[in-house]
Amino acid sequence: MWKHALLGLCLSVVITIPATGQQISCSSLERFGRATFAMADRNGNGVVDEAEFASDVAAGFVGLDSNLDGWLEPSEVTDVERDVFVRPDVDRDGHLSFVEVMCMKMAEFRRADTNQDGVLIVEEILRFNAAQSPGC
Ligand SMILES: [Ca+2]
Ligand SMILES: [Ca+2]
Ligand SMILES: [Ca+2]
Repeated sequence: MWKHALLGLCLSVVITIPATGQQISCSSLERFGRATFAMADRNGNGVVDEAEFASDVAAGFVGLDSNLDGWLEPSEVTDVERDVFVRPDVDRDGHLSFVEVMCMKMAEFRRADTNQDGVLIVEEILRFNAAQSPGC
């Protein structure tokens, strides 16, 4: 669970589309956002900077890459809907490389950083996650 949760902060789309295909509730989404934020904030200073975010993405990637070949295949992310999986697959080869995931997640970091101060506070994460999840 927490392997996926780690990537949850980064792969925010993952947490809105769990295995059941049902959207999780808004309150669960918020709890999840706070929990993943706390884990990503390694030095506990109340903000997640780019380095902390990148290491969270890297940890999440490694957690999902079960054969440790540096690529994510559909079989390794079974609880992710196909369209979610395809989205960051920029070269459409059906596999996600570490670079593809990292590029996408750093782009999300910048989108989530609404005040553009280079760090994310929990409210920015919650707002970003809610924006990905219709109805929240
Ligand atoms: Ca921090
Ligand atoms: Ca792999
Ligand atoms: Ca910010």
